Amino acid sequence: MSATSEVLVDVSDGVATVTLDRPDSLNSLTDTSKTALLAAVRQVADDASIRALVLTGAGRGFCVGQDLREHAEQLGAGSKGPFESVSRYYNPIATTLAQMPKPVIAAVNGVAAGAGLSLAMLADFRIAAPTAKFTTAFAGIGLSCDTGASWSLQRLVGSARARELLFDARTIDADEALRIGLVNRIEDDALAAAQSWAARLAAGPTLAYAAMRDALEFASNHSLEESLAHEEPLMIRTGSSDDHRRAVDAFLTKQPPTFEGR
Ligand code: T3D
Repeated sequence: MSATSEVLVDVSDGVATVTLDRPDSLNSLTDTSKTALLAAVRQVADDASIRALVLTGAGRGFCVGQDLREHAEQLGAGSKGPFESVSRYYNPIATTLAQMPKPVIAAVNGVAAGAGLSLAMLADFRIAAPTAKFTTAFAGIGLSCDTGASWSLQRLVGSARARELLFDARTIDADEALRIGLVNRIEDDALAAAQSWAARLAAGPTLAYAAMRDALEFASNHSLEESLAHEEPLMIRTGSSDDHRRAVDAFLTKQPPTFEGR
């Protein structure tokens, strides 16, 4: 797997760990790191031997979103960079993560802010360190929101809380994040817990997981009748898989199932 000095990629037992690696600025995102992150998540999505992804940050931060030093330099120079950043980097990173055909877990080892929080919210699951903190941050610098925060935040915490967290941009701690449903669990070693969960999922029916995510997202804004119609082809697709056939045989012969993602 490719890795750059700003984004590390490690693959072990079918689990890719992608680490944002600019710890001095809490893993803020520069053009270089956004380019590397986009390449890394695309590679993980396309590599069938990788069956789960863990996203984390080096040092005491997870990711604080846009690097505001580079941003200020670009604004000062009259560059188009800040205005093209959403379409060039943030949107393709968001869609690749949200449509990843395998489970994604964010190990939120420290502060997550702005687009960094948005990245964590696009994962299927979030495990927070006890010291992690969370802020949408956008309002603090007079921006709206990006990287799917408008879509993901209200799905996780509900419309009223999403609006409050966006407008107020206050920082919440891991306990509050757990209480409002922003994270799934708090673990002393968030990365180890995420990798262990990801390894379990990587050995599971990844085709079915991707179809479940698709079905849940569709059903969140469609009627029961529309959702039933959407479930049907997904059931046909997963029901036609080798994974399904072998798992049924395993059940009937009282063996543990094995899944290969096809
Ligand atoms: O181009 C476009 O399209 C725009 C796209 C925007 C997407 C976005 O993500 S907008 C949101 C950008 N992020 C922020 O506004 C967050 C700014 N950071 C903070 O508010 C605070 O740092 C935190 C609440 C996140 C953490 O506070 P704390 O007290 O734990 O840490 P700190 O001391 O503030 O930060 C530690 C260092 O990281 C510090 O550097 P220094 O002074 O020790 O050299 C700080 O400047 C640096 N840092 C933190 N956030 C950023 C950053 N450096 C560059 N960019 C940052 N976003």
